[in-house]
Order: sequence, then structure tokens, then C-alpha cells
Amino acid sequence: MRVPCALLLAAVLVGAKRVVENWDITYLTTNRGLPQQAKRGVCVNGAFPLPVVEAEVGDTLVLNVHNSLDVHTSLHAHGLHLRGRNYYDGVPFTTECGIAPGTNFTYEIPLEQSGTYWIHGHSSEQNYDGLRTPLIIRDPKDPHHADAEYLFAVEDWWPNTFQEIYPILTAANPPVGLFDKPPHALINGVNANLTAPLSFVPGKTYRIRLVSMMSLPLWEFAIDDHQLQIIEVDGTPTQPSTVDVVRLAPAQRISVLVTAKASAAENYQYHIAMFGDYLPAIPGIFPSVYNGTVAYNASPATRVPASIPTGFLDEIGMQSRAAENALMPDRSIFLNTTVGFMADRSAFESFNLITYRAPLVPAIFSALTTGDMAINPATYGPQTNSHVLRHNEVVELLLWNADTLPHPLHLHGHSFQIVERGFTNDTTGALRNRVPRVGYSPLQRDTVFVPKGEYAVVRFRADNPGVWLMHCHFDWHMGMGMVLAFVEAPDQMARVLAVPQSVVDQCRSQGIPTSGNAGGNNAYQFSPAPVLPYLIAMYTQPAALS
Ligand SMILES: [Cu+2]
Repeated sequence: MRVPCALLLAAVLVGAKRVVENWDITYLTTNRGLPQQAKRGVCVNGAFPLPVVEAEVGDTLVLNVHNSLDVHTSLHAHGLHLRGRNYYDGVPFTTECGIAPGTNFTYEIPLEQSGTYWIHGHSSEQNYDGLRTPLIIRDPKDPHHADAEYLFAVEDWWPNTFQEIYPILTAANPPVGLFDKPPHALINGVNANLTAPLSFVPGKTYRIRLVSMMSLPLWEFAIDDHQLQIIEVDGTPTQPSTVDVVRLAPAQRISVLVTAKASAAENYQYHIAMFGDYLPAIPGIFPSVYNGTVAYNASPATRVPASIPTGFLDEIGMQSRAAENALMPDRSIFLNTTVGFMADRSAFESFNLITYRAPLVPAIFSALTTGDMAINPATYGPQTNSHVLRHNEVVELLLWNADTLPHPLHLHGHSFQIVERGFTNDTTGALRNRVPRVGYSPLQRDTVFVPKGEYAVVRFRADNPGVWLMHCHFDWHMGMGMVLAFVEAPDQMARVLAVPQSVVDQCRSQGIPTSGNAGGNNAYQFSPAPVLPYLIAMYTQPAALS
């Protein structure tokens, strides 16, 4: 008997639900309860902290957005692959046109991955001004049992808006006053000094989800005299790895399991440290350590630690739970993270000295409307640093940072394998660390932190037709142009992507073209897509930043 497809689909979806969020994106001037001046933040429904979004795998996330700002906005679900739904990736002039002031837009996203993610603004670095919140997707079939869960979403809150800091960032060398108004940390949206206690019951197991919504610093998490068993990195299940401390760069997420002690005789402390060797030492800020209580009993006393552990995550030594050997690359792309100067001496950030400027036509529309020209990277504009990928090819990125600052590099639409790390000035090979070729499942994540003077090699299969950004997740560096675009299988996009009328309407209402190349033209006429009057000179980072 033939069963209609719709019935089969309905059977599969029993239990799946629509998780509907109605978000009015608004301004709120606030200091977030921190000892610093207030600034105009970007929040949801007039309030901070933003709602935490929780769902189960198989659900559909419906984000109904109204834009009450005076500039366009957009929302990006960080880490979701959005297979077949590139147009809901939330990147203005890549996958949409931005939600204009006073208008509505709905993102409708089937949740096909479980794990720990976050949602943040992708317009004008609104992320920096507070438009960010965790997205937790639970899997009822998760093999890791936990009796209860805790969440730590940590962010830095600066007393200046991105619009205020941007002229300082890009001013002629050296930038003056960049850290005159340093940030404080927020944990779960409130002053990080007000750490909430964790309540532990002897013998129970707890899952602790750690979400870095930082704009700039790193942070670490540890619990005295308790081990952390890592089970998830950036949404990808890992083979369990036991550590004393975990470190997160901006945009990274980790889940750990913690087994409580057998006895309730003592209370302990947990520690969240905010720091960065690339940040100036500012007393009480960089570094700062926030201590909370792990309470087994009602006594206010906690065991005092002799020291607080610190250390890198061993990404090469950790394995993904998926039994998948290191992918063998079909092509390798060298990406040099570089800072430079325009002819007017203003500073920029780049990959391979190409600093990003958005095209006039969103790249998804250029890919869908330019026919054979869609495989020509030039179609997407001279300042988008677009790389066109063939369907299903394995792409290797050599992320080379001989720069003077680190970069947390995030790829949209994919999780990549981390297969090698090393030092850029190592001519002997002795300082390289790479995964075995077979019998080993490289760690997969969506954001890799590459310290200054180091490199990382990552690989992914181009099996997700669409246009996907890669960029530095320091909000400052992204705003300064360390952004590129992968145009993945443009020849498959028309087959895979049914762009909703709402996305087209969003563009038309703003007079933004939805066809043609980056300049809104056909054939080889790219003008007036943005082209910068380069110069390019490297410069030495000022001492305050190095
Ligand atoms: Cu960077």
C-alpha cells in the first residue's frame, strides 16, 4: 500500500513542536547593574537579560521579530547548519537584506542538531551591544544521563556602543583610548559578582552548559576538587574527556558532566576567570575571577582552594563521538589573518589583506540569479573575499596567524574537523600537533581560536549549498573586516533553496535588488559594488595591545 508522504512526515513529527519566540528588538540604556556608565544597549522586548531559548531536537524554532531600532537588524543562530535554509542564517547582504526599522520578519528553523548554541545579532555588531542569548537544544535520546542542568552564559559588557568604539578601532595607528572604558562581565545576564550557587546532592550527576557570548576576552571554568567530563564542544558530541578546567574563546560552547561527591560534608567553589594575554592588564578587569558556591549543605563555609587551575583545551587530543576519520582534502585554502592600513592610515582587519565590505546585492541572490557567472568569485564583489566551493568537495583551511593578536574564527553552516595546530615560526616541525590519519575521529567545532604566532588546519565537506560567512568572532575584528564568504555549490542552490517570499519582500521594501552580481548588474560589469582604495601596509601593534 502506498502511504502519502505527508502522512509519513506527520508520523515522524509526532512530539515535535513549534517553539515560538515573539521578539521586539529594542534599545535600552543601562549599565546592566555594573559599576560603569550606562550605554544604549540592544535587547528584546525592552529588557535585559534576553530570554534563553530552549527546545528539543526535531522542534521548529519560530523567531517572530519586530524591529524597533532605527537601523536594520537580523538574528543568527550560531552553530546551526541550516541545511536547505541558508536564507535564515541572519547575515545581511549575504543571506538576507536585514530587517528594516519598523518591520517584521520571521525566521523558521527546523532544529536538526542537539547541543548548546546561541542566537545573536549579525547587523552592525549589535551582538556587542547585547543582542545575544543561549539556544539550548536537548535530545531526549542523549546517552549522557544528568540529574539536573546548570547554565553559564558569560559575556563582556562595554560602556561604549559599537558605533562609539569603531572610530577608535580604525583610527590611525596607534588607537588611543581603546581600553579607557573597560568592560565588566555578566553571567547569565547579571553582574558576574552576584554568582548564583550551584546546589549539588551527593552522588548525582550534573550537566553544566558553558556558553561564551564574549566580544573579546577568553574565560575559564573550574570547580575545586571536582573533575569536568567534556561531552560536547560547539554542539558536537565528543568522546568523554576529563579535565580540571575548560577554556572558551568568544562564541565557543562546551558541556561538561560533573559527578557530585559522595558526602555532603563540605561545600566548594566554582570559578569563572575572564582574561586574555592580548588584553592590557587592568586591575580587577583583566584578569578577573568570579567565585561561586557549590553547595552540598547549608553552611556558608566553602573549602578554600590552594590555586585555581588554568589551561588550554587539548583539541588535537580530543575526539568527536562520530566515528569519522580525518577528511582527506580536495583543495586547500590558505587564509592569512592580517591587520593593515588604508591609504588614509585607518586600520583594518582582513584575510589575505582583503578587508570585507558588503555587496549591494545579497550574495545568496547573486548565486541564484547569475547563471554560469555564479561560479565566478568575482560575481560576489571585489571586497567580499568570496571563495566558490564545488558540491561535496572536502575543503581544508590553513588558518595562519602570524599577526600580533589572536582570532576566534567562526564558520557558518558547518562544523569543521580540527586536524592540526602549530606555530608559524616553527621551521623544524617539532611544534606541530596533528591528528592520526585513520582510526581517530578529529574534534569538530564551529569556532577555532588561533593565538598569535600559531596556525590551525581545519577541514569540512562542502555538502551544504548556500553562502556561508567565515569571520573573526571578536566583534571589533569582524567590524574591521576580517570576514570572507564561501559560496558553496551555487549550481545546486536553486535545487536546494526555496527562498521564501518574505526574504524577497524584505529586500524589495528597502529598494535592494534581488538579482544580479554584487553591483546589481549582469555579466562582467561589477560597478558600483564597493571597492576600497587600498593601500596596504602592515603595521606593528601598539604596545598597549601586544
Ligand atoms: Cu580577530
